[in-house]
Amino acid sequence: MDEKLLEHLNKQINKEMYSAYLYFAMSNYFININMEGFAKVVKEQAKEELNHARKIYNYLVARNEQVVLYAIEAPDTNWINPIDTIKNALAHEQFITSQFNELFELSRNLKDYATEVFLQWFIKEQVEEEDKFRTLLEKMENIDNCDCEIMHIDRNLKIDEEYIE
Ligand code: OFO
Repeated sequence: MDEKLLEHLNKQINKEMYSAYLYFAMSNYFININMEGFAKVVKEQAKEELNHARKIYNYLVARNEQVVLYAIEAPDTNWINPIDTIKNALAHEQFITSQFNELFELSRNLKDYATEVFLQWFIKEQVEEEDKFRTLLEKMENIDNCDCEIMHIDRNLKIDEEYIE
């Protein structure tokens, strides 16, 4: 594999691990303000991020390439309210989408077709992840940050079986 592409894929493992850290931190934020529904959603997201890191790791091993594990940065946790937190989640996913798009373009330019096909899963996944946080954010913004309504959304998320503990 091309060295630059390998380096970027290794860095993407780190970004997925950072994403898991970010969502665990968000889960902890929501637990601390007694919003267990939101906490469950972002904790489930953290689990997905660990799986994304694992997928890239497995791919590099299958290609007989060297995995490099970089240090994971601590997330900035100064969220001011639930809306701010979910906005941050959406912005983060938009950033991750841009990273996968760059990786895809690089593998295409390098004619690394196996990596191009491998990355298609992530590109589709990012559409779902952005949609999940955008939909949640729109629901929250529609009620104008009223605490009681946000609590209502939280209760619904808590019983939503889509998100498993
Ligand atoms: Fe959020 O999808 Fe991985 O990073």
